[in-house]
Amino acid sequence: MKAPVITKNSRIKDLYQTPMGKDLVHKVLLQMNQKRTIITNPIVSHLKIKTVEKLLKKQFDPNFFDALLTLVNQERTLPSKTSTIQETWWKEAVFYQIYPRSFCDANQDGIGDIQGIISKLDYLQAIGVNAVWLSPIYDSPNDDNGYDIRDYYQILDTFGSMEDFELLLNEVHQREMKLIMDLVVNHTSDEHEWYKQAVEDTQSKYHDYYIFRSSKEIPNNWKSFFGGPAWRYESTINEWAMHLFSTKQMDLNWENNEVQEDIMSMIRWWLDKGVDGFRMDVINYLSKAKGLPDGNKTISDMIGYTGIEHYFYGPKLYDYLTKIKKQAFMPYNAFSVGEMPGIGMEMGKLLTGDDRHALDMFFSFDHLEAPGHVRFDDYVYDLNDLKDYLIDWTLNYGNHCWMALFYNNHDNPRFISKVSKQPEHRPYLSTLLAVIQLTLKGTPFIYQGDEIGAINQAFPNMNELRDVESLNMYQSYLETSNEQEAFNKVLAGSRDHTRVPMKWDQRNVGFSKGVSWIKGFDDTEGYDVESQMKQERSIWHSYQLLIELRKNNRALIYGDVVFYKAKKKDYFMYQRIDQDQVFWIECNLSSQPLKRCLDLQNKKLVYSNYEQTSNVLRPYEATIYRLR
Ligand code: ISL
Ligand code: CA
Repeated sequence: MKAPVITKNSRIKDLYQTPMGKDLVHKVLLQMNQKRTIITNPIVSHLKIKTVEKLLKKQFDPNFFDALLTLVNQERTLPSKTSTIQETWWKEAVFYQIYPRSFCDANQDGIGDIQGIISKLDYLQAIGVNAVWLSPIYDSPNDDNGYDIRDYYQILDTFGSMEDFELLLNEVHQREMKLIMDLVVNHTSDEHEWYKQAVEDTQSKYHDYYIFRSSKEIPNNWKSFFGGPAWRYESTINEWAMHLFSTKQMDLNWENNEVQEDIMSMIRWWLDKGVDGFRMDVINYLSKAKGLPDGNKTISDMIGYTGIEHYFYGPKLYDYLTKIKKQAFMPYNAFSVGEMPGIGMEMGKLLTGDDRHALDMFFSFDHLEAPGHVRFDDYVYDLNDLKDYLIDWTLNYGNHCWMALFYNNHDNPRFISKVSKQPEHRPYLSTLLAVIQLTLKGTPFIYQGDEIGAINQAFPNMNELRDVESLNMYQSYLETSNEQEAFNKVLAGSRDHTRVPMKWDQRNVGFSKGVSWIKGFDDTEGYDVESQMKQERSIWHSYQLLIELRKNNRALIYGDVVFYKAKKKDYFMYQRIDQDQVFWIECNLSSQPLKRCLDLQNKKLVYSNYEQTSNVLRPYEATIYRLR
């Protein structure tokens, strides 16, 4: 089924019926912190696009609506409606993301490594996770901590050798766990052999592996995510080269068949080794619009990134993804989860639906910030926004798609720190989030440190930060603010909060006895693995128990989800139900006591994050009851 072509004579409601239109409208409303009803009310939804264009002439860039229509009409396929859930291992798995630099350092040089990871596999097994995602461990000059790959076929020497990796994979499989690698193929390092040849000789076939332009002026107004323009000038050949990320992360030209072939063989090479799948870095950015047109000013003001409409869902993206799936993943039955910033639910259905043969799952990020906020804002996150997001996705994503459930990764500050910085809330908040993550429908991705309630770090100054994004942001904030203000701004959103060493013990020697490459600044007693494993009702033990519960009860994986009293503020209650089992999850999303609505009669308490049960829900209380 296809949606009709949208023209300026179409009405807002027609636009809203297309997958891209709906996602974009939702995105903009989210950004503006507006309710969806302002668009679905009959008056607005009947307006013709050209009328809206006239009304907004003053505020909007003249080409805004043309840009919008191009984007919307590019994908008119309508997502299929719900079917039955196809059961498979990755829907049942509990993933754990490892940031190798900061997980465990076996040779004591201050940097985490593969032997370190191997030494912690029993630990992972003890929590109960059964799939591991490794952030990049390939050879890299580490401008962006491994997301700038120099050689796809080598292991970074600081992390170990290929033998170490093979041992790791073997040890993972011995424990009946799965291992997925990070696949970074939107760009390579500028130190990759391909890029070196590309700038050395413009006649070389590798020149066309990247996106070069030989104009006098900068080719377009696109911005890099890490600050400055998305182009760097190569003076030896008088050409511009595109980089959407750092100046050392050069975008590959996916239009070139040989690039595709080379990447495909690389993927197969890793699958031949036995890896179980991939987390695909910014995989929705692969296809760039023909002619690389300038980014629209209004979109740039709204979204914050200039040019993004020309590559976040490029014209060939779906082709590339299905090709990778067919030629590389399918023969190995490999699993894929795409990281796709900017992709909303409807487009997500088109990219991950069972019937679409592109990706298995994807990471959506809309729940990580409250409506109206961006990562670098310092604000308090209201968990009612998380609840709204989860309800919306759970009810509307469909059985042919499957959600990834996560709060943290290596690209964001710690989620619980956004909600409350009060020390007394920490254990309850952590376990409340764990309950939600492990009892809703979707695959949980735990990020290292979640299981001990890790929080943001009190970095004292810029010298302690390492991330290229933080360092660049600091420089650009300095243009308009003083040092303290710039530092505070960086600190609110810095990715380094989640990149500090894993806190294995109170004395911080469990990660490394050497000087660690980045220092952690949270020494609150009791928030390390050693103490929590000893302590009976710790966050760690809650994770363990909840994972076990999920594993042993199919209703918590494949069962239906029924929400109750969804409109009741601060209150989150739902049922997981199948033919055999019924679970009730009842939570308080606030720091104030709240009345219970669940009738506890005939129900057996399975889990509570408070010691004694009570008739009121205490701050951030989360309980699971079972009927039958
Ligand atoms: O941090 C961001 C920029 O503001 C995010 O948009 C992030 O860069 C984006 O989610 C893409 O992330 C992935 O690709 C990047 C890498 O730096 C991140 O670590 C990775 O997860 C480039 O490879
Ligand atoms: Ca090391």
